[in-house]
Amino acid sequence: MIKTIRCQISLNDILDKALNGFVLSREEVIFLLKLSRKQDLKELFRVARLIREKHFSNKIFLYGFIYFSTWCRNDCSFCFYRRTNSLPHRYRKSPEEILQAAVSLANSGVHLIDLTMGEDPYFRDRKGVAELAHIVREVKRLTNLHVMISPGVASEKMLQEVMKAGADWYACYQETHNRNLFTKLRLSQSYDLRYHSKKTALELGMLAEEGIMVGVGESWSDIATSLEKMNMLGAQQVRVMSFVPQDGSAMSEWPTPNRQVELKVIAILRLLFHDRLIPASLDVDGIEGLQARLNAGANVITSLIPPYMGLAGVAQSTKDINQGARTVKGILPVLKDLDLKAASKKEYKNWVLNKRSSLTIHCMSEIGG
Ligand code: SAM
Ligand code: MD0
Ligand code: SF4
Repeated sequence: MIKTIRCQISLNDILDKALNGFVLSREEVIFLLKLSRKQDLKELFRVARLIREKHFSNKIFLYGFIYFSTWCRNDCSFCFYRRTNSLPHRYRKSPEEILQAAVSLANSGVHLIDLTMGEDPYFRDRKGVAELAHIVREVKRLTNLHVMISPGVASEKMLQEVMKAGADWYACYQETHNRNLFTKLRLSQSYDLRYHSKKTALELGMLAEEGIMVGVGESWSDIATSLEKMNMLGAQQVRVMSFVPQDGSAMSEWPTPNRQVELKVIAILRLLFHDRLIPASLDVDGIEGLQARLNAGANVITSLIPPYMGLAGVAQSTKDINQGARTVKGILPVLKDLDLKAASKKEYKNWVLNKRSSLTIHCMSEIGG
């Protein structure tokens, strides 16, 4: 009689494999996603932190966030700023206001300025793109920091212009890599256009950030697919955010998910992508949510916003902003409690330069070969 030996997946084996740099199978990723026992989660997060420590020591990067235009031509079903919502305060900050916010963030000690907008038509024509490039150039000149732009889907021309002006990063989150679900979330938008704009940015020599949302109707298998697609894309920063229901949006009655899923995905991202940047966003649960996200293996704190400048968050449009908790000063005690430290400007600069130069070498060898 032939005995079939069913290979039991064990948590310890998977964690050992990840720690030693082996690629995890889809089955193993789904096994990790389904974990729910307290002891198992503790072990998953411990290993994620070990891997983070191996690559980043106890240093954390800090990103300042400037949502400079809340106007948007799109109607994403999950978003507060969707075109058809009459509730948000719509603003478009002037270049002077943006520079003032950037300088204030720089003085507070952030490592990067993330310039984010709704898909505001004003910044999408030739004149608008030139203005955006001017803003990027001035932010760089005045702060001497790295710049990320998050303008939604970007044309090659826009990417070229902002890169020429000095932008290092392009962020654009697919939210899901299930095309069916994508069409329910990002109504009337092209999955391919969104995905390809990240590829274009990488081909041009920019760094890219990819991301997903959880709690929007995805399955474990969808999340596993997203992780595979992130790997294929080769983005240098990868994120997950829990869905936060928004008044006036199509998904206002949806529940917000238990944060365990987001934390598991952060840890699995770390297991799969040892040396990539993984955000702990203050835009989901504010300062109270920071410790758990860092404990799950994140190494960048994002969505630091200067108070009293009339600047909004995205998933949490006002939470903790004017209380000053989404600031470097606000997060330092959390870092201290966890034996973590803000990285120096030089450490972040070196990381970016290193990644960008390997990108250039990679592009050149592709052109050559
Ligand atoms: N408008 C641009 C775009 O959509 O790419 C730039 C803004 S983008 C950085 C806003 C991101 O915040 C979305 O891609 C999504 O991942 C996240 N987000 C927006 N609304 C959210 C919500 N209700 N809950 C959780 N995350 C949300
Ligand atoms: C954040 N609110 O980091 C910001 C935003 C855009 N690049 C980032 C979603 O959470
Ligand atoms: Fe607009 Fe971005 Fe909100 Fe979608 S997620 S409605 S593109 S601001």
